[in-house]
Amino acid sequence: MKIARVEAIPFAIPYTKPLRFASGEVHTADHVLVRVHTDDGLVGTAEAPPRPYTYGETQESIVAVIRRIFEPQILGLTPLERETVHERLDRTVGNPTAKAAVDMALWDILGQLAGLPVSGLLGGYTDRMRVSHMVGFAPADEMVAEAERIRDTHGITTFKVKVGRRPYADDVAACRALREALGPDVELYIDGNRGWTAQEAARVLHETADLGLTFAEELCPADDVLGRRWLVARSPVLFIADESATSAAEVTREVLGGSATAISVKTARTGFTASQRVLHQCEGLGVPVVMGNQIDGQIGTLCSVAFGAAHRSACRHAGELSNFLDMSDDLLTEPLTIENGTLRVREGAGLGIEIDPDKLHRYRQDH
Ligand code: MUC
Ligand code: MG
Repeated sequence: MKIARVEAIPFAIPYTKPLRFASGEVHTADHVLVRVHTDDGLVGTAEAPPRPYTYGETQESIVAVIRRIFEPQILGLTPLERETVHERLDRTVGNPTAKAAVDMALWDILGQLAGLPVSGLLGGYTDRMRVSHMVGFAPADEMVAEAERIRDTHGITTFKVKVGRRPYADDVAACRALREALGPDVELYIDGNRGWTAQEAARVLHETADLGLTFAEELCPADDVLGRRWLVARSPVLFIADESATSAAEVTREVLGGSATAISVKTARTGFTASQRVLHQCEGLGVPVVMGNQIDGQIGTLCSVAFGAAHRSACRHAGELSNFLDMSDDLLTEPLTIENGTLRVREGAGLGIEIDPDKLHRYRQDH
Protein backbone atom coordinates (compact mmCIF):
# COMPACT_ATOMS: atom_id res chain seq x y z
CA MET A 1 0.00 0.00 0.00
CA LYS A 2 1.56 3.26 -1.13
CA ILE A 3 0.80 6.96 -0.88
CA ALA A 4 -0.70 7.76 -4.28
CA ARG A 5 -1.90 11.35 -3.98
CA VAL A 6 -1.96 14.26 -1.51
CA GLU A 7 -4.78 16.77 -1.94
CA ALA A 8 -4.62 20.29 -0.50
CA ILE A 9 -8.02 21.96 -0.82
CA PRO A 10 -8.40 25.58 0.34
CA PHE A 11 -11.77 26.35 1.90
CA ALA A 12 -13.28 29.36 3.67
CA ILE A 13 -16.04 29.40 6.29
CA PRO A 14 -16.98 32.70 7.99
CA TYR A 15 -16.99 33.11 11.74
CA THR A 16 -20.21 34.30 13.38
CA LYS A 17 -18.06 36.27 15.81
CA PRO A 18 -14.42 37.15 15.13
CA LEU A 19 -11.74 36.07 17.62
CA ARG A 20 -9.38 38.92 18.53
CA PHE A 21 -6.09 38.56 20.41
CA ALA A 22 -2.81 40.45 20.80
CA SER A 23 -1.08 39.05 17.70
CA GLY A 24 -4.04 39.08 15.30
CA GLU A 25 -7.70 38.35 14.64
CA VAL A 26 -9.69 35.73 12.76
CA HIS A 27 -12.90 36.48 10.83
CA THR A 28 -12.93 33.54 8.43
CA ALA A 29 -11.63 30.00 8.78
CA ASP A 30 -9.53 30.03 5.60
CA HIS A 31 -8.09 26.58 6.20
CA VAL A 32 -6.74 23.83 3.96
CA LEU A 33 -8.30 20.36 3.87
CA VAL A 34 -5.52 17.80 3.47
CA ARG A 35 -6.36 14.35 2.12
CA VAL A 36 -3.76 11.64 1.67
CA HIS A 37 -4.88 8.86 -0.71
CA THR A 38 -3.36 5.39 -0.91
CA ASP A 39 -3.23 3.29 -4.07
CA ASP A 40 -5.72 0.85 -2.55
CA GLY A 41 -8.38 3.49 -1.92
CA LEU A 42 -7.92 4.58 1.70
CA VAL A 43 -8.14 8.32 2.41
CA GLY A 44 -6.66 10.02 5.48
CA THR A 45 -8.00 13.48 6.36
CA ALA A 46 -6.81 16.46 8.43
CA GLU A 47 -6.89 20.26 8.20
CA ALA A 48 -4.18 22.93 8.27
CA PRO A 49 -5.06 26.39 9.68
CA PRO A 50 -2.85 29.21 8.35
CA ARG A 51 -1.65 31.52 11.13
CA PRO A 52 0.62 34.09 9.44
CA TYR A 53 1.12 36.04 12.71
CA THR A 54 2.36 32.88 14.43
CA TYR A 55 4.13 30.72 11.83
CA GLY A 56 4.23 32.81 8.64
CA GLU A 57 2.01 30.36 6.75
CA THR A 58 -0.90 31.48 4.57
CA GLN A 59 -3.65 29.44 2.91
CA GLU A 60 -1.85 29.89 -0.42
CA SER A 61 1.54 28.89 1.01
CA ILE A 62 0.12 25.74 2.61
CA VAL A 63 -1.50 24.67 -0.66
CA ALA A 64 1.69 25.46 -2.59
CA VAL A 65 4.11 23.66 -0.26
CA ILE A 66 1.94 20.54 -0.18
CA ARG A 67 1.30 20.45 -3.93
CA ARG A 68 4.74 21.48 -5.14
CA ILE A 69 7.13 20.08 -2.51
CA PHE A 70 5.57 17.61 -0.06
CA GLU A 71 3.39 15.52 -2.39
CA PRO A 72 6.21 14.68 -4.85
CA GLN A 73 8.54 13.89 -1.92
CA ILE A 74 6.28 11.29 -0.28
CA LEU A 75 4.50 9.63 -3.21
CA GLY A 76 5.35 5.91 -3.25
CA LEU A 77 6.15 5.67 0.48
CA THR A 78 3.80 3.63 2.66
CA PRO A 79 1.86 5.17 5.59
CA LEU A 80 4.01 3.01 7.91
CA GLU A 81 7.18 4.84 6.84
CA ARG A 82 6.41 7.95 8.85
CA GLU A 83 10.00 8.57 9.94
CA THR A 84 10.99 8.72 6.28
CA VAL A 85 8.01 10.93 5.49
CA HIS A 86 9.13 13.35 8.22
CA GLU A 87 12.75 13.19 7.13
CA ARG A 88 11.63 14.36 3.70
CA LEU A 89 9.13 16.98 4.92
CA ASP A 90 11.78 18.38 7.27
CA ARG A 91 14.08 19.14 4.33
CA THR A 92 11.80 22.18 4.07
CA VAL A 93 12.07 24.55 7.05
CA GLY A 94 8.96 25.98 8.72
CA ASN A 95 5.47 25.14 7.39
CA PRO A 96 4.39 23.46 10.65
CA THR A 97 0.65 23.21 10.04
CA ALA A 98 1.14 21.83 6.51
CA LYS A 99 3.49 19.13 7.86
CA ALA A 100 1.21 18.37 10.83
CA ALA A 101 -1.83 17.86 8.60
CA VAL A 102 0.05 15.35 6.43
CA ASP A 103 1.18 13.51 9.58
CA MET A 104 -2.33 13.30 11.06
CA ALA A 105 -3.84 12.19 7.73
CA LEU A 106 -1.30 9.32 7.69
CA TRP A 107 -2.31 8.30 11.22
CA ASP A 108 -5.95 8.38 10.06
CA ILE A 109 -5.02 5.90 7.33
CA LEU A 110 -3.23 3.65 9.85
CA GLY A 111 -6.31 3.63 12.07
CA GLN A 112 -8.56 2.74 9.15
CA LEU A 113 -6.16 0.00 8.08
CA ALA A 114 -6.12 -1.52 11.57
CA GLY A 115 -9.86 -0.98 12.04
CA LEU A 116 -9.03 0.90 15.28
CA PRO A 117 -9.48 4.47 16.54
CA VAL A 118 -6.33 6.60 16.26
CA SER A 119 -6.85 7.76 19.85
CA GLY A 120 -6.51 4.14 20.95
CA LEU A 121 -3.40 3.60 18.85
CA LEU A 122 -1.83 6.70 20.38
CA GLY A 123 -2.45 5.72 23.98
CA GLY A 124 -6.16 5.12 24.63
CA TYR A 125 -6.24 6.70 28.09
CA THR A 126 -9.85 7.95 27.99
CA ASP A 127 -12.61 8.78 25.49
CA ARG A 128 -13.20 12.45 26.32
CA MET A 129 -11.66 15.69 27.54
CA ARG A 130 -12.87 18.55 29.66
CA VAL A 131 -13.03 21.69 27.52
CA SER A 132 -11.49 25.09 28.12
CA HIS A 133 -12.98 28.04 26.17
CA MET A 134 -10.95 30.96 24.84
CA VAL A 135 -12.46 34.41 25.43
CA GLY A 136 -11.16 36.95 22.88
CA PHE A 137 -10.76 40.73 23.15
CA ALA A 138 -13.97 42.69 23.71
CA PRO A 139 -15.24 45.17 26.29
CA ALA A 140 -15.27 43.51 29.74
CA ASP A 141 -19.07 43.22 29.91
CA GLU A 142 -19.14 41.41 26.54
CA MET A 143 -16.38 39.01 27.65
CA VAL A 144 -18.40 38.22 30.77
CA ALA A 145 -21.58 37.70 28.74
CA GLU A 146 -19.75 35.33 26.40
CA ALA A 147 -18.27 33.27 29.23
CA GLU A 148 -21.68 33.03 30.91
CA ARG A 149 -23.32 31.95 27.64
CA ILE A 150 -20.65 29.30 27.03
CA ARG A 151 -20.95 28.05 30.62
CA ASP A 152 -24.76 27.95 30.49
CA THR A 153 -24.98 26.39 27.00
CA HIS A 154 -22.10 23.91 27.08
CA GLY A 155 -21.28 23.44 30.75
CA ILE A 156 -17.72 24.75 30.28
CA THR A 157 -16.12 26.03 33.50
CA THR A 158 -12.52 26.71 32.37
CA PHE A 159 -11.73 29.89 30.45
CA LYS A 160 -8.56 31.19 28.82
CA VAL A 161 -8.76 34.98 28.75
CA LYS A 162 -6.93 36.74 25.93
CA VAL A 163 -4.85 39.65 27.25
CA GLY A 164 -2.13 41.93 25.90
CA ARG A 165 -4.08 45.19 25.45
CA ARG A 166 -3.75 48.13 27.87
CA PRO A 167 -2.78 46.18 30.99
CA TYR A 168 -5.03 47.86 33.57
CA ALA A 169 -7.81 49.65 31.70
CA ASP A 170 -8.58 46.60 29.57
CA ASP A 171 -7.12 43.34 30.78
CA VAL A 172 -6.95 43.50 34.58
CA ALA A 173 -10.46 44.98 34.49
CA ALA A 174 -11.72 42.14 32.26
CA CYS A 175 -10.14 39.42 34.44
CA ARG A 176 -11.62 40.99 37.56
CA ALA A 177 -15.08 41.27 35.96
CA LEU A 178 -14.93 37.62 34.85
CA ARG A 179 -13.93 36.41 38.33
CA GLU A 180 -16.67 38.48 39.99
CA ALA A 181 -19.35 37.29 37.57
CA LEU A 182 -18.36 33.62 37.36
CA GLY A 183 -17.43 33.04 40.99
CA PRO A 184 -14.57 31.14 42.62
CA ASP A 185 -15.23 27.68 41.14
CA VAL A 186 -14.52 28.62 37.54
CA GLU A 187 -10.92 28.25 36.35
CA LEU A 188 -9.35 31.30 34.67
CA TYR A 189 -5.96 31.69 32.99
CA ILE A 190 -4.52 34.29 30.65
CA ASP A 191 -2.75 34.34 27.27
CA GLY A 192 -0.95 37.51 26.10
CA ASN A 193 0.32 36.39 22.67
CA ARG A 194 3.49 38.43 23.37
CA GLY A 195 1.54 41.68 23.73
CA TRP A 196 3.29 43.12 26.80
CA THR A 197 6.81 43.81 27.93
CA ALA A 198 8.15 41.63 30.73
CA GLN A 199 7.75 44.54 33.13
CA GLU A 200 4.11 45.18 32.16
CA ALA A 201 3.40 41.48 32.52
CA ALA A 202 5.01 41.34 35.98
CA ARG A 203 2.83 44.21 37.17
CA VAL A 204 -0.31 42.53 35.83
CA LEU A 205 0.56 39.25 37.57
CA HIS A 206 1.00 41.24 40.78
CA GLU A 207 -2.31 43.09 40.28
CA THR A 208 -4.21 39.86 39.57
CA ALA A 209 -2.65 37.82 42.40
CA ASP A 210 -5.99 37.74 44.25
CA LEU A 211 -7.92 36.35 41.25
CA GLY A 212 -6.65 32.78 41.50
CA LEU A 213 -5.40 32.51 37.90
CA THR A 214 -3.95 29.07 37.17
CA PHE A 215 -1.62 29.79 34.22
CA ALA A 216 -0.11 32.69 32.31
CA GLU A 217 0.79 32.10 28.63
CA GLU A 218 3.19 34.01 26.34
CA LEU A 219 2.67 37.33 28.16
CA CYS A 220 5.84 38.81 26.62
CA PRO A 221 8.10 37.80 23.70
CA ALA A 222 10.47 34.88 24.32
CA ASP A 223 12.93 36.68 22.03
CA ASP A 224 13.42 39.21 24.82
CA VAL A 225 15.41 36.40 26.36
CA LEU A 226 16.52 37.88 29.68
CA GLY A 227 13.26 39.78 30.21
CA ARG A 228 11.26 36.60 29.75
CA ARG A 229 13.48 34.63 32.15
CA TRP A 230 13.19 37.45 34.68
CA LEU A 231 9.38 37.35 34.38
CA VAL A 232 9.07 33.56 34.59
CA ALA A 233 11.32 33.47 37.68
CA ARG A 234 8.89 35.89 39.38
CA SER A 235 5.62 34.48 38.06
CA PRO A 236 3.33 33.26 40.86
CA VAL A 237 1.64 30.90 38.37
CA LEU A 238 2.90 28.34 35.86
CA PHE A 239 4.03 30.10 32.69
CA ILE A 240 2.97 28.37 29.44
CA ALA A 241 5.11 28.54 26.30
CA ASP A 242 2.88 28.32 23.23
CA GLU A 243 4.24 29.98 20.06
CA SER A 244 7.75 30.06 21.56
CA ALA A 245 7.86 26.25 21.92
CA THR A 246 6.60 24.76 18.66
CA SER A 247 9.00 21.81 18.44
CA ALA A 248 10.82 19.43 20.80
CA ALA A 249 14.01 21.47 20.38
CA GLU A 250 12.24 24.73 21.24
CA VAL A 251 10.67 23.07 24.28
CA THR A 252 14.15 22.10 25.46
CA ARG A 253 15.45 25.62 24.91
CA GLU A 254 12.56 27.41 26.62
CA VAL A 255 12.20 25.06 29.59
CA LEU A 256 15.89 24.55 30.34
CA GLY A 257 16.52 28.26 29.74
CA GLY A 258 13.98 29.20 32.40
CA SER A 259 11.56 30.85 29.96
CA ALA A 260 8.64 28.45 30.51
CA THR A 261 7.27 26.18 33.22
CA ALA A 262 4.44 24.59 31.20
CA ILE A 263 3.92 23.78 27.51
CA SER A 264 0.98 24.16 25.11
CA VAL A 265 0.74 21.14 22.80
CA LYS A 266 -1.07 21.84 19.52
CA THR A 267 -1.66 18.98 17.12
CA ALA A 268 -2.30 21.59 14.41
CA ARG A 269 1.43 22.39 14.44
CA THR A 270 3.11 19.17 15.60
CA GLY A 271 0.64 16.56 14.33
CA PHE A 272 0.55 13.35 16.32
CA THR A 273 4.11 12.14 15.80
CA ALA A 274 5.92 15.27 16.99
CA SER A 275 3.24 16.08 19.60
CA GLN A 276 4.01 12.72 21.19
CA ARG A 277 7.71 13.61 21.27
CA VAL A 278 6.94 16.93 22.95
CA LEU A 279 4.53 15.33 25.39
CA HIS A 280 6.92 12.58 26.43
CA GLN A 281 9.71 15.13 26.77
CA CYS A 282 7.51 17.20 29.09
CA GLU A 283 6.62 14.11 31.12
CA GLY A 284 10.31 13.33 31.51
CA LEU A 285 11.07 16.85 32.60
CA GLY A 286 8.08 17.07 34.93
CA VAL A 287 6.57 19.97 33.00
CA PRO A 288 2.75 20.17 32.76
CA VAL A 289 1.06 20.48 29.36
CA VAL A 290 -2.18 22.01 28.14
CA MET A 291 -3.77 20.93 24.86
CA GLY A 292 -3.91 24.25 23.01
CA ASN A 293 -6.05 25.42 20.10
CA GLN A 294 -4.75 26.82 16.82
CA ILE A 295 -8.23 28.27 16.23
CA ASP A 296 -9.09 24.91 14.74
CA GLY A 297 -12.26 23.94 12.95
CA GLN A 298 -14.09 20.73 13.76
CA ILE A 299 -11.62 18.54 11.86
CA GLY A 300 -8.65 19.99 13.75
CA THR A 301 -10.59 19.77 17.00
CA LEU A 302 -11.30 16.07 16.46
CA CYS A 303 -7.55 15.55 15.95
CA SER A 304 -6.76 17.51 19.11
CA VAL A 305 -9.20 15.59 21.31
CA ALA A 306 -8.08 12.24 19.83
CA PHE A 307 -4.52 13.07 20.90
CA GLY A 308 -5.34 14.67 24.23
CA ALA A 309 -7.69 11.93 25.42
CA ALA A 310 -5.09 9.31 24.41
CA HIS A 311 -2.58 10.53 27.01
CA ARG A 312 -2.94 10.81 30.76
CA SER A 313 -0.63 13.82 31.04
CA ALA A 314 -2.45 15.66 28.23
CA CYS A 315 -5.87 15.52 29.85
CA ARG A 316 -4.98 16.49 33.41
CA HIS A 317 -5.99 20.00 32.40
CA ALA A 318 -9.03 20.99 30.31
CA GLY A 319 -8.16 21.14 26.60
CA GLU A 320 -8.80 24.20 24.42
CA LEU A 321 -11.34 22.56 22.10
CA SER A 322 -14.15 25.05 21.58
CA ASN A 323 -13.06 27.64 19.00
CA PHE A 324 -15.16 25.88 16.36
CA LEU A 325 -18.30 27.04 18.21
CA ASP A 326 -17.82 30.50 16.64
CA MET A 327 -17.80 29.19 13.06
CA SER A 328 -20.99 29.58 11.01
CA ASP A 329 -20.64 26.04 9.60
CA ASP A 330 -18.07 23.27 9.09
CA LEU A 331 -17.30 20.34 6.80
CA LEU A 332 -18.23 17.31 8.93
CA THR A 333 -21.36 15.31 8.12
CA GLU A 334 -21.99 14.99 11.85
CA PRO A 335 -21.12 18.18 13.77
CA LEU A 336 -19.21 18.08 17.07
CA THR A 337 -21.07 18.92 20.25
CA ILE A 338 -19.75 19.91 23.67
CA GLU A 339 -21.96 18.68 26.50
CA ASN A 340 -21.44 19.05 30.24
CA GLY A 341 -18.17 20.82 29.50
CA THR A 342 -16.83 17.73 27.75
CA LEU A 343 -15.91 16.75 24.19
CA ARG A 344 -15.79 13.07 23.25
CA VAL A 345 -13.41 11.33 20.89
CA ARG A 346 -15.20 10.09 17.79
CA GLU A 347 -15.68 6.34 17.71
CA GLY A 348 -14.78 4.07 14.83
CA ALA A 349 -11.69 3.35 12.79
CA GLY A 350 -9.17 6.15 12.16
CA LEU A 351 -10.07 9.67 13.26
CA GLY A 352 -13.78 9.37 12.43
CA ILE A 353 -13.65 12.37 10.09
CA GLU A 354 -16.43 12.18 7.50
CA ILE A 355 -16.59 15.14 5.12
CA ASP A 356 -19.96 16.34 3.78
CA PRO A 357 -19.41 16.62 0.00
CA ASP A 358 -22.05 19.35 -0.43
CA LYS A 359 -20.43 21.49 2.25
CA LEU A 360 -17.00 20.98 0.78
CA HIS A 361 -18.36 22.00 -2.63
CA ARG A 362 -19.94 25.11 -1.10
CA TYR A 363 -16.86 26.30 0.82
CA ARG A 364 -13.91 25.20 -1.29
CA GLN A 365 -12.04 28.05 -2.94
CA ASP A 366 -10.43 26.22 -5.87
CA HIS A 367 -13.40 25.63 -8.21
C1 MUC B 1 -3.40 30.82 21.31
O1 MUC B 1 -3.34 30.01 22.23
O2 MUC B 1 -2.53 31.68 21.26
C2 MUC B 1 -3.92 32.60 18.70
C3 MUC B 1 -2.79 32.71 17.98
C4 MUC B 1 -2.26 31.42 17.84
O3 MUC B 1 -1.22 31.08 17.26
O4 MUC B 1 -3.06 30.52 18.45
C5 MUC B 1 -4.20 31.17 18.95
C6 MUC B 1 -4.54 30.78 20.33
MG1 MG C 1 -1.48 30.92 23.07
